[in-house]
Amino acid sequence: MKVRLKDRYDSLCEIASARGLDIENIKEKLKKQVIELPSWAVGNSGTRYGTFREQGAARHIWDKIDDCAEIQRVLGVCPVMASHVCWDKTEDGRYAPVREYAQEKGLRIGTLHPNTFLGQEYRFGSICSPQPETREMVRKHLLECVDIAREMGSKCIGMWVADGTNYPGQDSLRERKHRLYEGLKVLYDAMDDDMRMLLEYKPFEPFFYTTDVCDWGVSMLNCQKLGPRAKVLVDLGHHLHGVNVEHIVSTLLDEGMLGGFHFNNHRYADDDLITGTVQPFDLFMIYKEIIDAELDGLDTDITYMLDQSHNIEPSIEGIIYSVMNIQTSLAKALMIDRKALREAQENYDVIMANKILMEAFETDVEPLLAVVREEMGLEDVDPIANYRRGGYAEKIARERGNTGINTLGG
Ligand code: PSV
Ligand code: MN
Repeated sequence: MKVRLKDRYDSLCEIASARGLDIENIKEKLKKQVIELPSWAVGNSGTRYGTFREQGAARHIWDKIDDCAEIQRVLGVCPVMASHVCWDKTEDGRYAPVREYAQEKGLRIGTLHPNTFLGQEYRFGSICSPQPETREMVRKHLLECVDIAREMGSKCIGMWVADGTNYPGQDSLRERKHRLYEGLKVLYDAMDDDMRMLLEYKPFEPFFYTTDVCDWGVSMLNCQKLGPRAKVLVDLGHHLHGVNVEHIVSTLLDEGMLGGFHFNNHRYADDDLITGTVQPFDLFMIYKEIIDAELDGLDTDITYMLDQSHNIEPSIEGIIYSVMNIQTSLAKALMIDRKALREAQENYDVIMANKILMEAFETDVEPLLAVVREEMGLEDVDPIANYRRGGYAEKIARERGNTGINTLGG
């Protein structure tokens, strides 16, 4: 470790002890957090206006596993790859080999995402569609997804219902609500006892008048009706601008209904930009709520995932950087002097309460993360430098050229 970093780590330890915090405990928490990597983020992707192809982009699920293994090599907290069924199809329709290949590379398969939005059949939606034949087709797909999850060794299904209407009067809204629940129930009932479902919400797109799962309330309502293995998934990009996401997170935590995250940044109103680049404070506050809930003994069995696609930056670096930003937010949230904060709140001391939070947010945690990475046995405390030095980008560019598959976008 460089001397400068070491000095900074020593002063961070002093700050921690002045705040009554146990630095070893903080390090343990940073080592333990697992972030699932989205298989779809290492393929080519874009916006509805087009795709900038990337040299070395993944061509198939096997390349994606290789790329995630490389990301895990430099980060150490990402031993899981989340998968999107329609973009991760195998040549022969067998998925046990995916599980085996991932294992060989030190990974396992995490949340499996059914695809009920890419196809001509979905013109009026999927499980909420007024067309019975579409609903039947989706039901079959969901059952198939449970089989694929079993084969891949995944214990979690991530549902995004991309359904809605574009025009007032187009369909009966209450009937759609019923179809939604019936469709989700087919999936829920088919899952094994040790599997769980995460239900994502999104205020608009691809439909713009109504969206069947438009917010956390609709998601939570359905999950509560389904049963204890269904929980809400919060995708950071799926909120209207100005919405206080940490407030939603705290409500879901308090109700025992928060199941997972799709991390990204919300400028795009979707999932395409690097986590923590625009609103690091929001991310910090989300982690504050999670840590508070954990300290209060609430259920914090949360699946953390990235849901991004990288359009102008190199994908693998964009992913590595996102995970680093997430770790920074968690580290800062762990540095809050909670005792002092509680006292300030009890004294109605608004200024001091806010100041305590800001002091934690402004804490220099880079040396802490460096020590954590060193203790985890990573080759370099700077994951981006480690990746760049390793020559993986050049290797895949040489081997794959720009023949990578398209996922999102045209
Ligand atoms: C939809 O915008 C979404 O956030 C869902 O999670 C999808 O599964 C994913 O993006 C597709 O990239
Ligand atoms: Mn998402």
